[in-house]
Amino acid sequence: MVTATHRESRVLVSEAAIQHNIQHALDRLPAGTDLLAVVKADGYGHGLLRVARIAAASGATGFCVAVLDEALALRAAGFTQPILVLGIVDPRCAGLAAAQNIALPVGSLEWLEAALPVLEAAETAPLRVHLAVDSGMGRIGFREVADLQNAAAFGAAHKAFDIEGLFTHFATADAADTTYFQTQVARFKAMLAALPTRPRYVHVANSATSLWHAACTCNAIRFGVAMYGLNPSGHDIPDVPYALEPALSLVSALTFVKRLPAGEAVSYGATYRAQQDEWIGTVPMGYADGWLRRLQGFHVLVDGQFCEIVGRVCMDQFMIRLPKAYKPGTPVVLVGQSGEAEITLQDVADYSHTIHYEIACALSERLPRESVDRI
Ligand code: PMH
Repeated sequence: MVTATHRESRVLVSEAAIQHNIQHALDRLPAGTDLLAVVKADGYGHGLLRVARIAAASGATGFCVAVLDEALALRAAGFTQPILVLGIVDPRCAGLAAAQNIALPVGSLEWLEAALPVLEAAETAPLRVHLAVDSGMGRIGFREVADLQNAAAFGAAHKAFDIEGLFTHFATADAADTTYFQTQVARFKAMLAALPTRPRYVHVANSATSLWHAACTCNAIRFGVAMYGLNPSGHDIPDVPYALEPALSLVSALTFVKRLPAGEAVSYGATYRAQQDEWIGTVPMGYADGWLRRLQGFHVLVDGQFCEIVGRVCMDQFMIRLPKAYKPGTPVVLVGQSGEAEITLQDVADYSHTIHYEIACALSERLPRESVDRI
């Protein structure tokens, strides 16, 4: 998709906010614990390379991504820190990963067996491998001790592999009820104890775990959503050990303003009709930018005032009801502050019946990302 720089709609990223969130997370970690910045999905919509740079400058010692291509993009940009891919990669790509010093997760002996000839043919340095334990997330990883032990033995027996990590992922670290979390912890501990040697990296913590289960940091945390200043639990656990500073704002500007006579309709389906003569402004952002169609009826900020989104959100534009005539070019805040008023990603998510992660990741490549306070 083409990034539209000749349009006012933009994602603004506060580098200082990301730095603040990382600094506070680091302050709570025991010395020697690594903070791996989770920068997958274009840095949760904030920009992969931008966030990686800020994170590294703020004390992150490595990165986690979802797919091999994101890791390759980091390497191509010159990042030399450890990188772990979190999702299973085709074993045919093992040589490529090893050549670029990218660590991959492994959840089965079969994967190691399939990757072995690829690595031997590639003649690279050993592939760094993190054994994934499925302690209850039900997504990827070893569920049985014997399977984990067999894979670990296979990995240790072949020079093509460097088993440098063991990890798991929690399904409910962001929930007030910790019962299931504790079940997962117990299962992971049993798996760790079954290994003959403890790998260099043992990691279980996402943001929620780092915030509310600090005892479970092992020796690295995978710090994602809280780095971007968002509470992983949404509303469920409002108490956080340090103030999370949201890094993202979403801004635009009116492109068109008109007086709409009472009874006239707005947008597809003519679902909205002016109750009286109204000032209607057009905002150049739509569902192709990730501003969801179901945000009809929600609001944005103009001049510190909440303005309702009227009529259906189109692919590239939507309309709002203005309290008075504003000129084209007037700033519009979709996420962030305007005067005393604020709209958060959480507000957008609540209205859309989803989570802030999804709203942030949905912001499309068409929106330019800009830093507001480069560190
Ligand atoms: N580790 C793994 C394996 C993950 O999948 C994620 C996030 C993180 C760490 C970071 O989590 P945080 O952002 O809550 O800190 N993964 C996802 C996901 O798959 N869907 O939403 C978040």
